[in-house]
Amino acid sequence: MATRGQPADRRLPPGQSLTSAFPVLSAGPTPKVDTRTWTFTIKEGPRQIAKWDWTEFHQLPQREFTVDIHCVTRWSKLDTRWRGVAVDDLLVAAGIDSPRPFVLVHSIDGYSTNLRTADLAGDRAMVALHYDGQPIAPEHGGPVRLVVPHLYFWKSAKWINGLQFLDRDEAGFWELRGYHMRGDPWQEQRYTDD
Ligand SMILES: Nc1nc2c(c(=O)[nH]1)N[C@H]1C(S)=C(S)[C@@H](COP(=O)(O)O)O[C@H]1N2
Ligand SMILES: [Mo]
Repeated sequence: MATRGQPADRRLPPGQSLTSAFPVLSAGPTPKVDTRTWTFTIKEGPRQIAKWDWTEFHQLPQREFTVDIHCVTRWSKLDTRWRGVAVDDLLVAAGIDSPRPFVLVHSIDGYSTNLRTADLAGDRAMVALHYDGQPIAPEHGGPVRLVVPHLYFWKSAKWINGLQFLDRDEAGFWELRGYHMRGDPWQEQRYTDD
């Protein structure tokens, strides 16, 4: 596992190149998100377990992490700084102590992506509100996006409004279109059969 302080080339997964820019990759236009009506919902299957509005969501504990991100289009960016609510803390707040093993993340633009619950645990994923000390820019998923830095960046859904915990792994937007169900950049899990 690559960490901060290591030489940049050792932090670069196979087939990736470094960028200092922050490219925008969206399947469609940037949606307008109104924080006055925004809510964030946690479901187990079809059942709603918890729901927060914008004010309530900001009362949850926040953490910060500085992480490397890797896009399947072959760019990587080192030391990106995010602040938000760790998925671990969301589960505690929702009173879920043994979550179902898979998650489908839902976004306001209709995008979705699937993850293993284990990939969101252990302080490795957050529902981010800030990037580099500022509210996240709309094109980068503001006001609220998922950040799961150890998987390809398509798993870091922008404009999210809910997590749905499931018993089975259900493909999301890109996973239905030929991308890998897990997407580990260190194993080059780009396409379905990688
Ligand atoms: N809701 C939503 N989230 C999304 C996308 C999208 O189209 N819609 N694109 C994904 C892809 S393919 C990538 S690489 C990253 C890009 O994030 P960025 O635009 O902040 O670089 O967002 C991911 N999250
Ligand atoms: Mo991507």
